[in-house]
Amino acid sequence: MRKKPDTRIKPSEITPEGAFLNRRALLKAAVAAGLVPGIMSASEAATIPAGGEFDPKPTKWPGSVTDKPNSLEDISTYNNYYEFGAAKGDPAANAHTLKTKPWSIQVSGEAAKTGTFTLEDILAPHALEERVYRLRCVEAWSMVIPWVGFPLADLLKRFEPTSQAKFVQFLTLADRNQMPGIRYPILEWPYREGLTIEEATHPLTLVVVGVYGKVLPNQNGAPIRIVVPWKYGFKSAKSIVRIHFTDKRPLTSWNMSAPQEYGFYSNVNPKVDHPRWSQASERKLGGGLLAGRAPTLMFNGYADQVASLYTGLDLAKNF
Ligand SMILES: Nc1nc2c(c(=O)[nH]1)N[C@H]1C(S)=C(S)[C@@H](COP(=O)(O)O)O[C@H]1N2
Ligand SMILES: [Mo]
Repeated sequence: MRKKPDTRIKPSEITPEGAFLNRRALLKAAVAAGLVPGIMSASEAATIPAGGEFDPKPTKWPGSVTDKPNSLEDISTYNNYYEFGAAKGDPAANAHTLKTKPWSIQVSGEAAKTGTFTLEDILAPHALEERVYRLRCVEAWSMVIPWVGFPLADLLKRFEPTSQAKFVQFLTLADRNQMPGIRYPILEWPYREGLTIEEATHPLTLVVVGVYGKVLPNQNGAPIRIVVPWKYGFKSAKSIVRIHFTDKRPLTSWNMSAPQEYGFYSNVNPKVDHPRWSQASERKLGGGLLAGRAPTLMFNGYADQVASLYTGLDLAKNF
């Protein structure tokens, strides 16, 4: 049996318990912290609901893909979350030890407003949407997922990034006591990822807190993760604890472990193969975990929206 999760909390992580239940108190605190414009109405305040279901229901985003979403069962039992083990079923089996409350995010680097913010302060001013996106793993399988979240751009601008903020790095939780996979040096811990500021603030890039109208299962990156739909799945960091604005291209865990296989950009691209397998097609998971193969689309089908971010860039070199 595993050891009990570490229950020690840093003073910076302490949030009054009532804040989870009382949106007005939560908003007052967020306004005091200078994070919320005073005009916010309580109904717009996003919170992680104690009961697990978002209420009111997140509004449906009109730009969602029309493909049939995978079942919650598929989405929450076939995962990559190496902190909980390297096999696809490991995160579902092990992630119950992840302690998602209280949670806070450190904001650092090239921004006017840095410091440690509680998850409640992070979420308070945002209205949640449901967006159905394709997810394409670098391992050449894909799913369709109805995420609950809001644009990352709306969060980042609250920290007032400086003109030197050319990139954003995301660092995720790395706690041996909660995460059995951390003892294996498969990757550089904490798991870290990065985006250019243009990618991070693109309207498709999301902060995600739920799936299928419910709070994120731990194995999907609770309580808060990033989703970048035109990039291979590993760019979408789970359970983030730090956002760092920087003028230099940040280190990313997969690139550190195998730079010839995983580049910084990692845009879904059927024309650039992984050195060990083709990226021209993908295995669509679903119902029994095998719904057939499909050709992989440039930028995972989001080319119209994102191709302009890369004009003039040689995508074979900048893979
Ligand atoms: N912290 C962390 N984030 C992570 C990973 C991980 O191992 N650790 N795996 C990535 C990979 S490879 C993929 S495909 C997606 C999977 O997201 P899902 O399990 O919610 O479908 O999460 C990404 N984010
Ligand atoms: Mo992945």
